[in-house]
Amino acid sequence: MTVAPLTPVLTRDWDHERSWTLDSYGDYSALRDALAMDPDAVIELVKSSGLRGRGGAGFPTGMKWGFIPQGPEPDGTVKPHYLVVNADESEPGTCKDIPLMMAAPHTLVEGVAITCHAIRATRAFIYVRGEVLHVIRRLQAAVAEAYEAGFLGKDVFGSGIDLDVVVHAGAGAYICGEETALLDSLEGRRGQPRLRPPFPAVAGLYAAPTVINNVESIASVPCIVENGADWFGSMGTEKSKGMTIYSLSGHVKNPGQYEAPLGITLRELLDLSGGMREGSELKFWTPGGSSTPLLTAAHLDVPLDYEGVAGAGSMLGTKALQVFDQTTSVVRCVLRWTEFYKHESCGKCTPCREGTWWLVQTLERLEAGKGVKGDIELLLDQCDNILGRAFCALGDGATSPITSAIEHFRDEFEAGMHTPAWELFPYVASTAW
Ligand code: L3W
Repeated sequence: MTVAPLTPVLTRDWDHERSWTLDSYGDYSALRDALAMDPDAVIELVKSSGLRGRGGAGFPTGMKWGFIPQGPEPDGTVKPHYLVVNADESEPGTCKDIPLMMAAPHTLVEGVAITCHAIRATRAFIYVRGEVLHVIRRLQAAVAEAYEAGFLGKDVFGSGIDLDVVVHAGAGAYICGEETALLDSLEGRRGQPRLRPPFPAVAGLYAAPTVINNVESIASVPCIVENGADWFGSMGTEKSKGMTIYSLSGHVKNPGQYEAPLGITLRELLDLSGGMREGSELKFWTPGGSSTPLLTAAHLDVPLDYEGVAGAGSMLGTKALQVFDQTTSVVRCVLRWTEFYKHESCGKCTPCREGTWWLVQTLERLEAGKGVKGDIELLLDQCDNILGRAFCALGDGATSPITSAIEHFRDEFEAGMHTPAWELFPYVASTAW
């Protein structure tokens, strides 16, 4: 079978010795080239490359940068601009940004510096999930090396431009990956989402115009400056351009990060990575973490790009492909994710705070084989009362695995009226849990 090739760009040097050091990385030549360009020209370059946000929503990156208002406010004041990198990777199954920051932190730091120039910001914050102390230390070391080499700080490359980068550790809350909750947390408050609009591009950090982008999005910028928009656009599909990192996990032979053009299929990725484990048959999978509706073996040939996955009724999300085989109880799996959402709900809005609690109660009954008539309808009704009614995407995300699991595996939920999941799936009960 012919399969699309892997395209290592961001991951190219990950197995080089001490790949995280400046000696191994290089001389920030993309930053030097970008600083010689007009900031608007850098924004145009990224716009024409077609780069879209790699954190889940797929929003066009160059367009987001273009939202930053230029010039003074109507009252004559000039506000600073900020860049904030969302490095709070916490979505279940999502594990691409942490390896990127560990193996190639300078790709991110150089991307940060180029983006600051483009949006006319002189200060950037990298907001890192609090639990990953090793990543925080590695980033701090990379930033220190970049200052030492003159790639950050005053008058970078003699351009007259000053750039400061702060690595900020969060405290380990999933909600702080939501961009406005992240801003509240960065400002020193409890992280809870803000009402949008205004979007951060207009009123973000300290109420100033702010660009917030995912780690992988910003790390993709240096290679676009280096190789051009056409090179980037030559990979991927018409509307989903470039290469990206897919994180393969679960019942596969070789879990890990696979960088490939957008539009590759799960079938191709499995072929490239060694396939399912011995004896495993694909039962269901997530295209982009637990907040994206489940897909099944019938979707193996869906192009893994924003449009293709949407066409199959799901979302590309973070491209975290969690693969489950026939030994997995879908009811138990969905219950585990829902417990996560219940625990991580910030409590600001009632549909999410109360709704996720009720979802867990209902799913626990079904997992234990103690479901009662009407429980499936009850679950769907609970989801309906959260979807579109919660303050941020956390609530909507909590409903996706449940509604899609009922759509594809209703019989397993019906079995939950009389048989515990651990009897239907004894292998999992005796090993994984
Ligand atoms: C200015 C406008 N800016 C939109 C900006 C907005 C944001 C970006 C995308 O959620 C999804 C979520 C998770 N003027 C604008 C504008 N923007 N209109 O564009 O906005 P949006 O609302 O489409 O998405 P979002 O709120 O950023 C992200 C899903 O990603 N997800 C992610 C999970 C978790 C992680 C992680 O752990 N790292 O990524 C997985 O599927 O469910 O749907 O910047 O400001 N008119």
